[in-house]
Amino acid sequence: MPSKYFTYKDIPFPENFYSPEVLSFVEEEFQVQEDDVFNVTFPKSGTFWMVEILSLIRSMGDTSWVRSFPTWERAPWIEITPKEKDLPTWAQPRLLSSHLPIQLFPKSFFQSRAKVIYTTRDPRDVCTSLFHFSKIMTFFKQAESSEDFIEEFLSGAVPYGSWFDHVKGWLGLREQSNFLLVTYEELKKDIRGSIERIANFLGVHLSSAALEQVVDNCSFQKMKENPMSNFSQMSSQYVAKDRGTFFRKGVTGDWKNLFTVAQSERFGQIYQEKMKGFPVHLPWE
Ligand code: PPS
Repeated sequence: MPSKYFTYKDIPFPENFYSPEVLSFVEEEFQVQEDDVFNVTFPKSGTFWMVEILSLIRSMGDTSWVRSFPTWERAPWIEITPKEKDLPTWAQPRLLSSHLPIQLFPKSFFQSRAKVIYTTRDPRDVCTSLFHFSKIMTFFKQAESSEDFIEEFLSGAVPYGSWFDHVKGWLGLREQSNFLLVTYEELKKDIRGSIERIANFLGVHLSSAALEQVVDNCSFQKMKENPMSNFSQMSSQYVAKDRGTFFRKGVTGDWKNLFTVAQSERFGQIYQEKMKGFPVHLPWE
């Protein structure tokens, strides 16, 4: 069955996985709690890596939690959980994940002191990762070619819309004390320092032994081998496991293997136009 997208307030969503009713519920009625911790990203920016880091910080490096519960139970997705009451209640404070752009986020968040960790990544790598991911997820539209997919990405015709609007929208909160910006590139370059920064933001002190445990167990290899983190538990209704893997490469700069010189130039030109005047310097710029 070919996948179709519907739009909710101009943002595309795959109809086999999302519904306007749940999106509306999340925006209008979801009750954010003061101590909630949100893991927010545009897709393919390092969401599940951050879930692993946050899970391991919470358990002070102990691996029993990350080895017993799948990622989507440890930090459930607010926009695909039909009702807030269905969220697991055993994890307090709640760890919650979302790819929503800021304008669709629960209204109650903006009156709260709940924390947001926003992870972003070089959009060329996001586009590349999403292109490969779209081939394995059954609810994605299949692009005819990488060329078509890059154009869809640039115009925001992919699930969750425009990367540019997403990043600019969320980074509008960058001066707030309940907001932390993390980049995939920084995680790759200095995982230990990044974990310390995240733990500090959460008000958690990790002993050096606990810190080493977190560093060790959130590695690409460890996550790939952990059945609770590697998506092997996900239903074949959603993922065509014979067409690829969620743990694809886990590197920076893989866009160079997908983009032609002309595509790279066009991407750069649109990037300049869309991000013109944006006051935040990002590591890939
Ligand atoms: S999703 O489906 O949108 O939530 O995907 P997301 O988790 O945001 O991003 C998936 C990409 O993150 C890579 N990944 C990692 N890289 C380095 N280290 C670790 N531990 C790690 N875990 C996940 C994953 O491989 C995807 O990137 P690509 O470039 O496709 O390999």
